[in-house]
Amino acid sequence: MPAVTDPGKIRNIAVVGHRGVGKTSLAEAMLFQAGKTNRLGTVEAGTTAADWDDDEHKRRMSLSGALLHVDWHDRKINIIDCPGDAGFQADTFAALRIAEGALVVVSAVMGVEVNTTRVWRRSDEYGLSRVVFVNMLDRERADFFRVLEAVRAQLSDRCVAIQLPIGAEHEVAGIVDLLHMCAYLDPSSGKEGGPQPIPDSMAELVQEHREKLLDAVVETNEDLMARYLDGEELPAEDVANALKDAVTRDELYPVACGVATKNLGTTALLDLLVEGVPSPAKKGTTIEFGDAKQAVFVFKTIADPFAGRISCFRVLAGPITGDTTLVDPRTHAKERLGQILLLNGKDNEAVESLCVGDLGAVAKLKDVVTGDVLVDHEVPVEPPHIDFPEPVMSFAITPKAKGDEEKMAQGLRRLSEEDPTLSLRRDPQTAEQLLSGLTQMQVEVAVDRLRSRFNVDVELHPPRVPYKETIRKEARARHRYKKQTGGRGQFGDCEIVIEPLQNGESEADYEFVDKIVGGVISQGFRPAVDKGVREAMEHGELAGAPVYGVRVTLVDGMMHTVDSSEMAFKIAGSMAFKEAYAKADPVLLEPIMDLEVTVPDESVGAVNGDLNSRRGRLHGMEPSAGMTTIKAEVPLAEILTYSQALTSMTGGRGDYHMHFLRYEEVPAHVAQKIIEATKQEREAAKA
Ligand SMILES: Nc1nc2c(ncn2[C@@H]2O[C@H](COP(=O)(O)OP(=O)(O)OP(=O)(O)O)[C@@H](O)[C@H]2O)c(=O)[nH]1
Ligand SMILES: [Mg+2]
Repeated sequence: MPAVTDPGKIRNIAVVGHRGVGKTSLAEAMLFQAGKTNRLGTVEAGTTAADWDDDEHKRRMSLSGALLHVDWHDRKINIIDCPGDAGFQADTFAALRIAEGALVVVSAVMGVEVNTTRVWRRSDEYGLSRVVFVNMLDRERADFFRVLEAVRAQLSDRCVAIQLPIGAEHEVAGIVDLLHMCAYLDPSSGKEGGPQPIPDSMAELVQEHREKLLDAVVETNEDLMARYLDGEELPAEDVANALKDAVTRDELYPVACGVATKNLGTTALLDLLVEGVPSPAKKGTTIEFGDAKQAVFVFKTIADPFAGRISCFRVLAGPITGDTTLVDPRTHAKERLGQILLLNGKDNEAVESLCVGDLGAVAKLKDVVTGDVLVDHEVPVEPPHIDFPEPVMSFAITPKAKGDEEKMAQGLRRLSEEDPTLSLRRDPQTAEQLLSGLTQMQVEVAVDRLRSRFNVDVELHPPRVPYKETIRKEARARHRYKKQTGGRGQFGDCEIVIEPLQNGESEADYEFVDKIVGGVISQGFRPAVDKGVREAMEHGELAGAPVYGVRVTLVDGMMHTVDSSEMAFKIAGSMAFKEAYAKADPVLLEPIMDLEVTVPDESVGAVNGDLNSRRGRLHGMEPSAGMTTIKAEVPLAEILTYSQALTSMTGGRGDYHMHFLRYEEVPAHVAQKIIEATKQEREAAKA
C-alpha cells in the first residue's frame, strides 16, 4: 500500500453508538463499497473485518475497537469500529480522543440510547465533528423522522437531515441525498449503484428537508446567506464547502441514514465523511508534543499471545518511518519503531511511512502503554489524559490449579494493558485477588481470554467485604499470663484501658499510651504489650475483621525478676485487649459507597425500590432527556452483584458507577448475622 503523504487527504472517524445498532455492519459496508473487500461480511456469520476475535464471534458483538481503512475519492478514511457495550468503552473513549470525527450510529427503531448520549457528551468534550447515521431503516417500527426529532431533542438541535429514506420498514427502497439531490436504490447487499433521479412521489418531502438543510447551512455562512436571500440557486459545491466548515467548527451535525446490512446508503455516507469531516490538516490534534519534529500518541494496545504487544498510534508530528527512533518521556526508554503496519481488522500490511494525522501500529515496543506520547527528543509533554471510566465491580479471582497464581497475574496484566478499565489488585485486608471492571460481562470475557490466550483456568467469587471493627466505650482489663511449673517460667501481667478514638471512623488509627509509674513493668517489656495488643487487633472478636480507632493505655502491671519475658508480656497484652474489647461495646463497620445510577425514567420506581431493599439511602434524582440519575449511599455488601440486577430491571439500559465514601456501623440485625456466620466458620475451622 503506497503511503499517504498529505494529511489533507486523511479522515479519522470513530464509529460509535449504543450496543447493537449496526456499527460493525456499517463499517463492513464501507469496506465493501469502497472495494477494500469483495464480499459483504455479516455479524451473524462472524465474517466481518472488524469483529474478528473468537470471543466477538461467540457473543456476536464488538469487544474492542477495530482499526480499518478505505480509500474513497482519493482520500484515506481511517475507521475505528468501536464497541457499544458499556463494559468495553475504553477503546471507544480512546478512539474519540484521537479522531477528528465521530460517526454516531443510532437505530431507526430505538433512537437515542444510553450510550449514544454518553459518546455524544464525550465528543462534545473533545470538540469532535460529528455525523449521525440512522441505521436499520428496514426494521419493523423503524421511523427515521421520529428518530430525527429525538436526535434533535436529546443530542443537539443543530442536527439536520442530509438524507431521507425512500419508503419505510421492510418496504424501504432507497435513500435520497439532499446535498447532491440524487437517490441511491437498495442494492440488496450487493454493490451500491450510482446516483439515480429522486422519485417524483418524494418531491414535496425532499423540497421541505432540502430547505431545512440549506437554511441550517447558510445560517453558518454570511456570504452564502446573502446570496441565498437574493434568491440565487446555490451550487452544490458551495453548499458542501459551507457544510464542511460548519461541521468542522462543530456548528452542524448532518444526519444520514441507511441499512448497513443491505449496503444501502453507504455511498452517500462515504461521500459525506470525505466532504464533511475535516482532515488532520484542517482540524489538527489537541495532544501536546512540544517542539518535537516526530511524535506519536499510543491510543490502543493489543495483547497478542504470538506477536506480543502491538501498539496502535496516531502520528502527531512526522512523517515517521520504520527507522524512526523515539523516546518515551515517561520511562526515558529509546526505541526504533521497526516495521510500520496498517491494520485492517486482524489483517495488516506494511507501509513505508506515515504522515501527520495518520493511524498505524508497530509490534514489540517495550514498556510502552496506552496513553504514552513518544517523541524524537525528550520534551516536557503532558500526556493527554484519557478519562477512562472507573471500574465499578469486583470479583475475587483464583486459579483452579494450585501454582497458577503467577500465570494468572501475568495474563491479567496483559489483558489490562489492552483494556485499562480492567484491573487486578490484592485487597490487603481480605488477602483476595480482586479483578475489577465495568460490567460482569467484561470480567467474564477476561476469564475466557485467560483460558484461550494464556491457558489458565480461573474461578470467580463475590469478594469478601472488607469489614472493620471498633469500640463505642471505654473499658479496662487486667491479664496475668503465668506458667511457673518446673524450670524457667513465664510471667507477664498488665492492665490496660481502651477507649474509642474519633468514633473509630478514620483509617488505621491506633494509639498506645504508656502510663506506667514507678517501673512496675520495666521499660524493656512495655513495647511487648503494645505488640500483643496490635496482634489481637488484627482479627477482632466480632467478625475477625481488623479493629480500628482505639487508644490503648497501659496503666499498671507486674513483673517477675526471673520469669518475665517479652513473650509473656505480649501474650498478656493480647489477652488483656480481648477481655477489655468484649466489655467496650464493640461494633462492626462496613464500607458505604456513593452510588450514581442512570436509568430510563420508566425504571426509576423499580430501581429505587430495589435500592431501598439494599439498605440504600436515596439523596437525589436528576432527570434529563428520558433518563434519570439516582444518587444514593449504599453499603458495599449489598451491591456486590448489582450489575446483573440493574440489567434485568432496566433491560440493559441502566448504568452505574460508585466509589468508596466512608465506614459506618452495620445495623444490629445485619451485624448479628455476620457475627453468627463468623462464629460458625471459626467452629468449622476448629473441627
Ligand atoms: N435489519 C437490519 N439489521 C441490521 C442492520 N445493521 C445491523 N443489523 C444487525 O444488527 C445486529 C447488530 O449489528 P452489529 O453491526 O454487530 O452492531 P454493532 O453496533 O457493531 O454492535 P456492538 O459492536 O455490539 O455495539 C446484527 O445482527 C446485524 O446483522 C440494518 O441496517 N438492518
Ligand atoms: Mg460492533
